[in-house]
Amino acid sequence: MELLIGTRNWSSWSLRPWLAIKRTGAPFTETLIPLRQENNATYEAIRPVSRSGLVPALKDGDLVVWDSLAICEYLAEKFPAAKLWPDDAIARALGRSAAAEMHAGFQALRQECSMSLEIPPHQAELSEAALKNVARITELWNELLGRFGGPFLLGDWSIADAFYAPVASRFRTYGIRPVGAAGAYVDTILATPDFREWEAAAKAET
Ligand SMILES: N[C@@H](CCC(=O)N[C@@H](CS)C(=O)NCC(=O)O)C(=O)O
Repeated sequence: MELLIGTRNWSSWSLRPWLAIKRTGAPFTETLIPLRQENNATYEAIRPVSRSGLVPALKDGDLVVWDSLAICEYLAEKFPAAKLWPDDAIARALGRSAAAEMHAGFQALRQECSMSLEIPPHQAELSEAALKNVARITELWNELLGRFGGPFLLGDWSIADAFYAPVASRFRTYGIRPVGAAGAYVDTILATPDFREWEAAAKAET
């Protein structure tokens, strides 16, 4: 398998399936396409692999799967032993709801607090809309952590955590400390060996 990713410092959508594929333990190669190139060069570089013109994309033989959520679901089906989703149908449904809410929403937070691993932590001024996103994410995390007992959203690590890992990173960068168990959850996510490996590779980027 080959995972096409964008600049690690910025590509929150690439980080998510990268975390999932790492959890499978399966061998894969990474191809990095630098984001924010001039003259549409990023789009042109991605298009031969993924017609969407966006990263991430996963090549598995002749198959190309694109979009972070679709890639994670493909990996969950291909590697059932990795338990990227829990066996319990209710936990799985709640995890999928949480991942889908992230995938489709939180526009203000995404716009104002882009994932930028290279920026040192600082206190950011957020709009009312972004603060509303933070409040909703905090509520959701605290609900799931309370229900499943942590340390991850559904108890054990799952795709839901892959979807919120870039949010944890944004919270650290922009000085957002969610109340309750959600605060410790940020630390848990950022301390996982796989996240730290991505972060170290991002730091090494020019
Ligand atoms: N819905 C897509 C969003 C993918 C996306 O927006 N990717 C960004 C990078 S994080 C991209 O490829 N941007 C192209 C560019 O910057 O030219 C997904 O979940 O994979």
